[in-house]
Amino acid sequence: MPAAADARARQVKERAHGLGFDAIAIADAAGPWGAGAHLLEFLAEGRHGGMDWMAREAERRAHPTALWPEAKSAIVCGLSYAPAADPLDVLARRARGAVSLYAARRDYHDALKSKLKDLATWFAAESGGEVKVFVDTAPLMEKPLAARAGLGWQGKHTNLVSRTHGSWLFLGAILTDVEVAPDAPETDHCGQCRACLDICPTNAFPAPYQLDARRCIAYLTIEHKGHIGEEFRAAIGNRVFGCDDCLAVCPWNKFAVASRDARIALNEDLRAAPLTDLARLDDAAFRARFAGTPVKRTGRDRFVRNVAIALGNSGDQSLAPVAADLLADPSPLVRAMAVWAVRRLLDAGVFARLKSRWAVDEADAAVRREWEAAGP
Ligand code: B12
Repeated sequence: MPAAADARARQVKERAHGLGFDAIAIADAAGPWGAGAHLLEFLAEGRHGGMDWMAREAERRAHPTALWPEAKSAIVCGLSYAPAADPLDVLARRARGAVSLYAARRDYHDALKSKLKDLATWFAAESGGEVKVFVDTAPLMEKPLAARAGLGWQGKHTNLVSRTHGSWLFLGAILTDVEVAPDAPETDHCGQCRACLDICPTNAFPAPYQLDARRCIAYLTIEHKGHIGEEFRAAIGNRVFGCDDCLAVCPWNKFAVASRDARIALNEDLRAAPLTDLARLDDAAFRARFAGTPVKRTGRDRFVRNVAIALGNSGDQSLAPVAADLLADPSPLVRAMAVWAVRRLLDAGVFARLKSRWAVDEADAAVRREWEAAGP
């Protein structure tokens, strides 16, 4: 490796730490890897569910050089979002909607991207090379790239695990056409542990190191646009946006400390708001509440669909009127889950009265099926 590439690696790491990144490492972006073939297997099995964009861009996604043929090195950075308390405590507060840790804060893309842009601008000026910045949304496989850089390894839950930051790193990358001395990839330290596989409420791991997104609560509550299958509803509990279970039980988290970047500080109000408040959000109130956070991604209807499921799982009869109000919701997605929720919360007699009032006028076939399936 030329001395200039070594010097660049040293300098870019110093600069990245100065900018407040919690982790940084360099990968060779051009060499062959197995991740692309695994992506194709994942897609061939249909494990991406309704995330059609993954299949549409499969070829470009399969390798960094398919996205940018000139790419030589990847500068991969991480920001920690390690929680101060047990992130699973929120699951016991069943009258509240649990928003997953990554989302109960200002959108990490903004903070990560602005730091990466600073780093990339500096690097381009220093090296005279071209740079491209990526956080999450581009067709670049960030986890295998981070693993190749040695930031950590892909754990059995498929996310990157770091010896110093556990499972709590947000990832971003800069590709460059300049050679930067790569770090050695990290080896797998999962050992015999299967905590992440065993805790998954919906059995979303067909095998260690593989995820079937169609069963993952993060996919179901965030990406899935339609009705949520009956088999998953009870398991969703009070999770209204994303899921942290597989990450939260990772033993490597004990070393993790949250980033000092105030822009991504956890917002407790977003993390576990009362279901009664969340169920009453109309479109404008939803947008106002979740502006600038990842939660806005679902839009109001999908989010309140999830809230209706959480109401049904609350075990709290006093919430039945809140669920019953959603029977008149303009969105069939919400009405369908409201039927399921009231059936779970009310005894058969009261449910039958609600059904006779609402089911007859129901125009949507899927909602009518929910009424039928819920009983007399
Ligand atoms: C699509 C996506 C999702 C999907 C699918 C997740 C998945 N595991 O693929 C859904 C919506 C479910 C999701 C959920 C979450 N996500 Co997400 N997601 C992505 C995204 C955009 C692409 C991931 C991807 O390429 N998947 C395709 C599969 C094939 O890739 P892979 O998981 O790396 O698969 C590897 C292995 O599992 C194995 N493999 C996979 N399938 C198969 C099949 C066979 C047969 C074999 C042999 C091997 C094999 O080989 C692959 C290559 O090494 C990335 C951002 C990015 N651009 O990379 C963020 C990203 C992975 N997500 C992230 C986060 C934080 C989450 C959540 C924690 C959010 C939450 N709290 O709800 C959950 C975690 C769920 C989980 N256990 O994965 C972070 C992860 C950070 C980290 N430390 O790893 C990323 C990197 C975003 C970021 N920039 O920080 N996500």
